[in-house]
Amino acid sequence: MKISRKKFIHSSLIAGSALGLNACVWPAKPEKNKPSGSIVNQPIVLSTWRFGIEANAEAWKILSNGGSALDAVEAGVKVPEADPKERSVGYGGRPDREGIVSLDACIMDHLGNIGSVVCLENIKHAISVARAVMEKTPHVMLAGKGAQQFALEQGFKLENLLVEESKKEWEEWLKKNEYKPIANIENHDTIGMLALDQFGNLSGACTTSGMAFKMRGRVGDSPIIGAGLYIDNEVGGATATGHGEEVIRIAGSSLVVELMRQGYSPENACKEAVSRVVNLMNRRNKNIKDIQVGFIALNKAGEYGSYCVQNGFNYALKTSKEEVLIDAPFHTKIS
Ligand code: SD4
Repeated sequence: MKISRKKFIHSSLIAGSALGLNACVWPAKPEKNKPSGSIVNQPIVLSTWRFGIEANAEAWKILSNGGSALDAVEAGVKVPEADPKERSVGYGGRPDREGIVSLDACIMDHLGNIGSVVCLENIKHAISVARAVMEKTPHVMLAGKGAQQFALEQGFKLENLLVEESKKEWEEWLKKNEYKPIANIENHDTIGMLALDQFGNLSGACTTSGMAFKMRGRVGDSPIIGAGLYIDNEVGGATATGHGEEVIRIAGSSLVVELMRQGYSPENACKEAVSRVVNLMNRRNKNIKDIQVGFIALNKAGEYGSYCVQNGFNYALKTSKEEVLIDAPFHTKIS
């Protein structure tokens, strides 16, 4: 049986991940003018962190039934949004320093349609509100009270998003009142999801409650098109997780897509974006040990990759053959 290069690479990556190796082994040097590869009529979905496994499974129900990448990413990220045990997305998310859960989300489709909400309160499915902004308004971003008012007009229901556990953590945090985000999954992990459907179309979604105990009104990268998420259907898509301030500083996801346009493999594009994060940290005399930023990327040919600042970030991948969690390669090992 003839195995296509792409299938071979994917199988190797997955085998590598099963062996505990960093899964992505794209060439170290950027491949400028690399052929874009064949359009694979095989759906694929990838998303950030461990909870991406369940989210991908939901997205897969749509992708495997011939549905669109847009429907898939929305349905997928709604899974952690609805789960009170996931403490950094949607219902159950950790609050800001005033004790209020506020959500950021955005969505982008293959035509360049975009929608986003920032500082949305008391509405669980921020991603669906972002999609409604995209489809039902002349705008691309709604914030705070206006976003909530729009959501209510669209039939979304007000809910208390602060679960008892998050409330207790916040009360504990208030005792010291010290703002120090922890680098990996302890107090923030956004879900960013990228999907390619059977029509060869890409879409992405990104949703979060942001940094735990953030200042009221703080907005991270996740709802900002070009920072937390970017899709160009001619090239590929990228999404980010981690310290939003650092992702915004380099217009991260847009940068990853532009690098792929220049011929970088998905992993090398993520790697270059990470090195820009690190460079800017160095220039400002900041310690990269204090931050985490991770990117995942998917190109039009169905090739994927990831890179992060420090060890600890992983992402979930689902295809017709595989369902795996992959450790992202990293810039610096921090124990
Ligand atoms: C933010 N990027 O609000 C989000 C948080 C996150 O892993 O992704 N944490 O800055």
